Amino acid sequence: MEEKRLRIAIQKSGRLSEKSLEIIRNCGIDFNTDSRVLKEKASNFPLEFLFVRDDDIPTYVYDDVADIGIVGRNELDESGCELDVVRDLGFASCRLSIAVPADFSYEGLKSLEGKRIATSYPRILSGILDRNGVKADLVVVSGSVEITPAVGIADCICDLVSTGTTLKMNGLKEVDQIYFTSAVMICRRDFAEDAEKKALLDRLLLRMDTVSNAKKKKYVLFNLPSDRIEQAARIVGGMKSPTVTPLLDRDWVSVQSVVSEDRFWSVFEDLKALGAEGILVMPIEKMSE
Ligand code: PRT
Ligand code: ZN
Repeated sequence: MEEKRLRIAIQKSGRLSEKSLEIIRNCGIDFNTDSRVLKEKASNFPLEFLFVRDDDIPTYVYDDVADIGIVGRNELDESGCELDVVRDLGFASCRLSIAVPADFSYEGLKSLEGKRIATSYPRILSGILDRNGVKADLVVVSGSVEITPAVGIADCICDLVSTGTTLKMNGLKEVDQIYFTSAVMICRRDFAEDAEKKALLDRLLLRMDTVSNAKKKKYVLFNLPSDRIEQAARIVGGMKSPTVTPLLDRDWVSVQSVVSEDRFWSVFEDLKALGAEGILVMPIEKMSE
């Protein structure tokens, strides 16, 4: 019998493609990316890729064409498919915003009452308008949303924004950020019923988590007068207590520890103030807690 494979749907070509593949590659999974044929198998992990348009990913997962997928949360929510988010991957983050021409006076969602709003995200937008008791006329377009006010088919727009350059170039002003999104990994709600597939996903997630944990930490190595170890241990914290190695000069020790990226500079400054010398900081490639 053929070995079971986990089928992952990935955007064929677009903002999510490269980073999605990089996450898989960083898990030590090898595959051929030259051809980008519709289907591709990894050579050293039971994983099969399905390269498709991002809009289709939630449906493919829902319909069991793929087991898991990587897609923007916006596409998941817009699809209306009831699926589980297994990981928020944090990349391709952007927001869905209301943007208006210069002569539109905006004072909150209420200002949209009775207006024509062009968007590619009618489900998400109408959900938000409904919850705020606003009735507007949605003009659904699949692309170039930002030109619709200038051509007279909408009064304002609701579109994805990251830097805001596109809006500015089209003479529009971002007035309200109403929804935030980033890339997520999704699976079917009943996915765990297939124990073999579930075990494959767990293996993949363990590798992904090991890599992403490592990215958030730094390996720190420094020399310290031996009578200050206790204070240093308090400063660095770490997975357990720091590793302390005696040096030839008995008055000094070498200390090794793992420090979170977000605390790194304050730890560094406190260690310097404590008298640490020769502080070495190294990236960590993989880490399991
Ligand atoms: O062909 P396919 O259907 O697969 O791709 P697509 O064209 O529908 O999607 P793609 O590749 O453009 O985007 C995929 C996902 O990336 C989106 O669903 C979002 O989750 C996410 N993302 C992140 C963005 C942006 N940032 C973004 N800036 N999607 C679109 N944009 C648009 C924005 O609307 C504007 O028109 O990019 C333009 C530039 O943005 P500014 O604000 O930087 O000027
Ligand atoms: Zn798309």
